[in-house]
Amino acid sequence: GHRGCVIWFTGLSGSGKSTIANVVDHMLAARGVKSAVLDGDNVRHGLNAGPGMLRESHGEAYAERFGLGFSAIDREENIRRIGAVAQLFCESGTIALTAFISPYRLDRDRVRAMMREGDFIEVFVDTPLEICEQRDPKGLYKKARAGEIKHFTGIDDPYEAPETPELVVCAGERTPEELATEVIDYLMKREIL
Ligand code: GGZ
Repeated sequence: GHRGCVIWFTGLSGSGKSTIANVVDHMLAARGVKSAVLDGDNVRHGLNAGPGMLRESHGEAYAERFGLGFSAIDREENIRRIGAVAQLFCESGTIALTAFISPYRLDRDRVRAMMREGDFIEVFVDTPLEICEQRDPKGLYKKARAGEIKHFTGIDDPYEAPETPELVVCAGERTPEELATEVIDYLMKREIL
């Protein structure tokens, strides 16, 4: 048997959070464990659709009022909402895997404080900025360097690394499968699996 929990991946854009979360999700499914991935593709573009995303269908005012962007306060609200959703998954007995930059220590600690002791597992995906920038899968670092995107995490916006995460994975050096296995091993050690 197993219980629900939240595995909270944090790290820079391009660090590998979503990739690792999705591999862990598949490994859990193979063991018959219920899990769910929350990431930018379903939350930023869904629940918290950012300014612009609903502009065409709903108009400017709607996007401005309800969409979340990347200011400190918008990131805080993004993380708060994701934390609340992850907690619901956790309480339903599902392992929630969240993959957001979540750059502010205080915002992550607030989510931790909402949860039952031991249910929040913070995983720092510690990939050096240089490697994230080399990967640059969406060309966003290039745009940030050119000043076309402002407040980009790691370039002209802060990233506060966790001080005492449950787990640190060094995604510059290993394959997503190896890193996902480290997460699974941790869950077994903690007797969550
Ligand atoms: C950081 C940004 C920004 C800025 C757009 N700063 O590589 P991606 O594209 O898919 O991951 C990044 C994603 C970050 O959204 P999060 O919800 O994870 O951020 S936070 O936890 O801080 O709320 C990147 C894209 O959105 N993106 N503008 N200015 N990342």
